[in-house]
Amino acid sequence: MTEDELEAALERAARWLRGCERACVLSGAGVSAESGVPTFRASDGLWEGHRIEDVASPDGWDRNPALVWNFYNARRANVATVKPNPGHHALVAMEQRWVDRFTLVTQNVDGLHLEAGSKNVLEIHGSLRQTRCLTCGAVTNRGLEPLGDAPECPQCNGRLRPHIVWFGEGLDDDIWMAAMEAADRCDALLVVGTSAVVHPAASLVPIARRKGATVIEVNLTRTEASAYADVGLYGPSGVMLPKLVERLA
Ligand code: BV8
Ligand code: ZN
Repeated sequence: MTEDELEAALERAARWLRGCERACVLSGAGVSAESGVPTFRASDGLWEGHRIEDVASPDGWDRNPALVWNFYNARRANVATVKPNPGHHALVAMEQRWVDRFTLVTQNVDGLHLEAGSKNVLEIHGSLRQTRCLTCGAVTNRGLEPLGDAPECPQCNGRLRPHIVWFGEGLDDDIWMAAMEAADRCDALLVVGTSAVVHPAASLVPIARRKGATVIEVNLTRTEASAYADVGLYGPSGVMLPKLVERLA
């Protein structure tokens, strides 16, 4: 995008947002990239040297739970060293403008939106900071401390798994219903830092579009969501989002 094209796109996006009653954001790994969290797709399906089906699927867990825990402990250790970036903070500022008419739906499991201060966040793929007990079902926030390769439940000593939605697993019904409702009711949807390949998360874009919402995409490149976008802000979200929020004042 040339400077002029970017200015024009920012102004159009800001004009739409200024007039919108209810805003929704769908964020993906790209919003955390500038914090130093590796994105999912950039690794060409290899994540920290592992095949996705070996470390982020129920079959992988059944085959080798210790490998899965080592993978998630490595990602917890990475996230423990990073901080939210200006893109996360810009989304906090946006929420302060719309307050309870703002929903942030994130595919990310790094918890950086919450750490930045976003309040109404739906972590539809779970969280690196949480474990779930296979015996008593307790979901516990364990922060980012290392948990070893066979951690036990503090309540019942049962086996713990990461509280993460793996490929082939359904999303939490209540969280997914809330995400669909937010996309259905919003009159502006900001799609930030996602390749929009993973379902059902990506279906929030056509859901919002079908109800007439304005769709604004923030990404380095065009994606599966671009066809639905009224305007695209192509550049790093840590730069684009603050520029957009500046224009909302
Ligand atoms: C389900 C937790 C059934 C794990 C994750 C074929 C077609 C369609 C669907 C399928 C299919 N085959 C299989 C499926 C279903 C599958 C799916 O969608 N697969 C995809 C890969 C094709 N979906 C599932 O399995 C879902 N479950 O369907 O179950 C079911 C239903 C009911 C009941 C029972 C069973 C579960 C999906 C959830 C999987 N879990 N995360 C973990 O993180 O450890 S998804 C994983 O991908 C991450 O959460 C990640 O966030 C997410 C999506 O990726 P993105 O966030 O978009 O990240 P990506 O790297 O792809 O893109 C980054 C983007 O950022 C890029 O566009 C890049 O340009 C941009 N970017 C980079 N830097 C910046 C930037 N943008 C701005 N600024 C920057 N600086
Ligand atoms: Zn338990």
